[in-house]
Amino acid sequence: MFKLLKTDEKTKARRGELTTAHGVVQTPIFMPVGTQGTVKTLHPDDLIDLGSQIILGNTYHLNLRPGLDVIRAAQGLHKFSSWDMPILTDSGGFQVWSLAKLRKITEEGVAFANHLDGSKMMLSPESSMEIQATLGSDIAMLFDECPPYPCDEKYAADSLALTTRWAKRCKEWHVANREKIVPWQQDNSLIANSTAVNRQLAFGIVQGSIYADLREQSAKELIDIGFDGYAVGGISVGEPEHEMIRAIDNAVPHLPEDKPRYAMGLGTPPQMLEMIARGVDMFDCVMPTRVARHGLAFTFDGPIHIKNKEFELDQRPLTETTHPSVSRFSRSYIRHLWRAKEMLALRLLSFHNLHFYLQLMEQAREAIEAGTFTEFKDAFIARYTANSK
Ligand code: PRF
Repeated sequence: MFKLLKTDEKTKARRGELTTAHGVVQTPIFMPVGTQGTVKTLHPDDLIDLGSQIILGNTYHLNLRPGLDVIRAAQGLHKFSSWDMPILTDSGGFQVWSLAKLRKITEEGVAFANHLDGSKMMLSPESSMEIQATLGSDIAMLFDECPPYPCDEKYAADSLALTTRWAKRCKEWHVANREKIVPWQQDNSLIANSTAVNRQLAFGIVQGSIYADLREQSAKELIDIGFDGYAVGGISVGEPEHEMIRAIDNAVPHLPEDKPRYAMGLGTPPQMLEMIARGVDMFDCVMPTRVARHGLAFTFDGPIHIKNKEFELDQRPLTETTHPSVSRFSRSYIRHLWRAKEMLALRLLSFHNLHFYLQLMEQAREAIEAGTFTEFKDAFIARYTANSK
């Protein structure tokens, strides 16, 4: 299911291959976020054009709207959204914390008022896994509690104990149901590829806030339960960057070498390279598409605001190596589209930013293969941060 192709000699960076029911994913990888079953502003053909190998979907949002009856009628999220490559679904745990109101957490799960119409709902380890199975994602995440930052050690320890108990329930539900609940995966002709995995994979999520001993305990408890891959959660929730990196350092060394590792919900290009150097294989983040909709474009010299006057007459493309669909337009033209509030501006910036992120991962993979990852990382970060204050 996960094949380690090469490990870097100077860092812990890894080059790997993750096989899912809808195809193989080359790692390290960035996963564009399609919360509502669409990566905002982009057509699925755009995503393929960009080289996206796997995208994210969301249990919390898709369960609320359109709801499982609609997904069932379409025989799963792949067919519903016309995306026949891998999909990872987040469990809803994090979104309940960030979006829902009037949350009440019990042993059973989380009761909340949803953010759309305020009606009362419940998510539990079992219901989250059932929703993810109905969506038919290739990778399901366990249902966790993501503690806030800052958070005292007692809260973090109690929260972690609950996440571990929930992890056991997620695994039990998954093992009991994974072969029977997604019939459209089992007889899917896409699985004709003999190397494909004929079931949904399930990933654990290491929690434990900023506490090293809790991160270690969490990793060990999840490994005892046994998952197909392991994520680090509870980071990029408002803590300073050094705490985020430390959380990775406190978790990753306790995770098995032969399973994929996923840092959830981050980050900037330099942060992702630092985490690859620490042995992380997978990333997702709304940042490239969200900041695009605020006029920001990633460049090798750091992000730029396309609305700025300095780009008024700038005939250069956003970057030297952006995708041909974007490089045919000048910064001057995209600035004009932005100021005129034209939709093409949002589309071009989203397309460009995802290209930047996916290209960064491709370059990281090539550098790991060539044995030059440290040089690549240091040169990228030096140029990217040279102009920052
Ligand atoms: N848990 C889950 N999803 C997440 C997170 C988490 O801790 C984060 C935190 N960065 C992002 N997405 N289930």
